Amino acid sequence: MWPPCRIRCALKSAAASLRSRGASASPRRSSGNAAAFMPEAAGFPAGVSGRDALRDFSVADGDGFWAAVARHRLHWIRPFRRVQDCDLSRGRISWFEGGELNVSVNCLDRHVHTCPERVALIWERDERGSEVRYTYRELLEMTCRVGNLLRRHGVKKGDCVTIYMPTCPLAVASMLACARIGAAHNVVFAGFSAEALAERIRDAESSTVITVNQGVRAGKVSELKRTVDAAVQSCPTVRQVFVAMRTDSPVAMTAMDIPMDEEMLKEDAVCEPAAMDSEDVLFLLYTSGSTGKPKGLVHTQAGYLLYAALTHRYVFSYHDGDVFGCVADIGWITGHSYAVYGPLANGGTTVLFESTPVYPDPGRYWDMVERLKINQFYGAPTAIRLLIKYGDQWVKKYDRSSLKTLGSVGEPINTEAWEWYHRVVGEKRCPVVDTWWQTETGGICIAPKPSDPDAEIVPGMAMRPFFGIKPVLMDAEGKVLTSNNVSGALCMAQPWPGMARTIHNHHQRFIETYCQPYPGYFFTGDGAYRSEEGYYQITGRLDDVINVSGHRIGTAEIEDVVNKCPEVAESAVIGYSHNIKGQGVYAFVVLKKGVEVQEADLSKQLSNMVSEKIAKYACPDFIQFVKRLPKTRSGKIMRRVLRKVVECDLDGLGDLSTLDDPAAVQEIIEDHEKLLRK
Ligand code: 6R9
Repeated sequence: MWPPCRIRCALKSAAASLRSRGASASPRRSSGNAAAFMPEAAGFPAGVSGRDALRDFSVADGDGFWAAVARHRLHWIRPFRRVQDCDLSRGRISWFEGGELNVSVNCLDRHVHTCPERVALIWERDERGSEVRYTYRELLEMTCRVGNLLRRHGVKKGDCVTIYMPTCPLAVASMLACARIGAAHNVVFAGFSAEALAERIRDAESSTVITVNQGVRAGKVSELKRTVDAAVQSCPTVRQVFVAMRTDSPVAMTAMDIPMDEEMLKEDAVCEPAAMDSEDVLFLLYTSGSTGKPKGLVHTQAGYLLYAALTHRYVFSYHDGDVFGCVADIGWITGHSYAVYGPLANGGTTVLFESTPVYPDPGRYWDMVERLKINQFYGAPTAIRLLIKYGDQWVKKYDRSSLKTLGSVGEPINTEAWEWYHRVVGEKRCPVVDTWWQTETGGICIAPKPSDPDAEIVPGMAMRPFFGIKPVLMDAEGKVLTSNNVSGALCMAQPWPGMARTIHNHHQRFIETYCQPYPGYFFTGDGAYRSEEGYYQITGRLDDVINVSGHRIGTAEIEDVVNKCPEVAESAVIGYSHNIKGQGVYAFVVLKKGVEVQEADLSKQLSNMVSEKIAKYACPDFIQFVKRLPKTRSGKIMRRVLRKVVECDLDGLGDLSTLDDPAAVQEIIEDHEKLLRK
């Protein structure tokens, strides 16, 4: 893995390409203690003091707020002319028009300029105790070499490079190298199968793929290069595959393959950054929706980076010199925004975690916290729930006095997990921030912080909207619920810079999914409750997306795979409550007439199919073979009924008057009980 040996060449003047800042901030006006908390608030009107006043101002005068923050936080090659030009009802979202910048310069060069030897990345490799540190100077150099390599191999501004790699510094350098030369990246989680990878490469129309020979996770080797070989068979657009070495095992190379580590050595360590428009594409990231086809959400340059940086700074109270430990994989949005872009834009030190919470033992996270002196730890409820089962001794064994803030993301955090995180991990010293957001939102939208130091934090609640975020709840008729102590569909009433701009090649789907359900608002797909005090609590998805260990998967995606099995007539997949994973996958399967099979064998076969075509995490936990599915007279599967059966809530089956054949439900209930007894 790069660099094979540390090349300590003096950095040429990449940093010198830094030009003066964009437009200057408006004249200083008094703003009480707000400016001490947030330097850009110095330009806000008098009276905007304290977090609540700042939040109110950021919503009331969004343009004034974001203009000041954008000028202060980002390095512009050319200042923007207009803060925003958005029309949510038409799905038009545009921020900082006329501005030009380079994201990699913002994440690297400007810090190399001021503190070249500061550690940018700490790579917590799968092998415990073998962490590797990269300074800003080293990361810039690595990025420049990859940038030059990609350029020499014909990657141009506007191209999209697919990155299929484990969480490692070269993956980060590859993302930043794309940003440097103006290409978009499409990181695909390395747990996805060849077919899922191929679908994403094809949809993104990538001609270049970057991968490693093998991945290593929890001591197990995965053949990532072989998966790429299989994927590119069905990707006519792919011209070249860069292969870096994560392990020492050589892999068979094809005519398309380029040995990455070797070729990088030949490249110059300085790479001219491209001047990008604010609204040029920075990356695509695929996520599941209610249909079988994953959506390639598009994020652009300035707005995304600004939002990732600002939320990282203020939700976690990140200060210069802190070590930020986000344990998410770079294949998900959390890895993008809080392992890479947010911390690097802020000149922070960020941990890249390659392993799992229980490898080699359940003390892994806390051992890492002690060894790396992590100040902010950001993880998922599913891991917390898993660790609770192993007992407090695994936590207490290690010194966690460096910790200042604990974060949670990906799914609702149950009170038990929240309390344990707060009491055992954080010794009641550290605020726990339950952060609600999505691939679509780019960064955290609702979280207990920032808030005044003595403001309350309610367990298991995301609570407060971030600066510039205006959540609303909608009732079933599409009317805004104005009172408190209500539940409804969570929408955003105003655009914000971090939001996704479109779905790659499917703007119409973007509009239909997010903008049309509640015209004039951005619909998140989640339901939420607003408490008497006005705090938000997320109740879960309102669509057919389930959340397995914090990873989204559409029930339709799994059904599509199951239905491909020649023995299967039809299927219905639902999520059910699972005590570790949050939600588990339950599949009801109807076989074709006359098919004679051993159910256990077919179950295994179906699980293998899901694993091969999507990923292991999407495999059904239960498969129940049924004679027929409960349907309405118009032929729609009544998933609501199936959900109740699986939850054993037979009193809650609800209105069955539209059911075509009530006997179908009775059979399913009986078979479900048998399955549970097995
Ligand atoms: C960041 C991320 C988004 C979906 C989202 C919601 C669920 C995320 C949550 C949460 C309750 C939280 N979700 N954070 N639910 N409380 N703090 O996870 O992005 O993979 O796109 O998933 O995850 O349902 O809509 P993504």
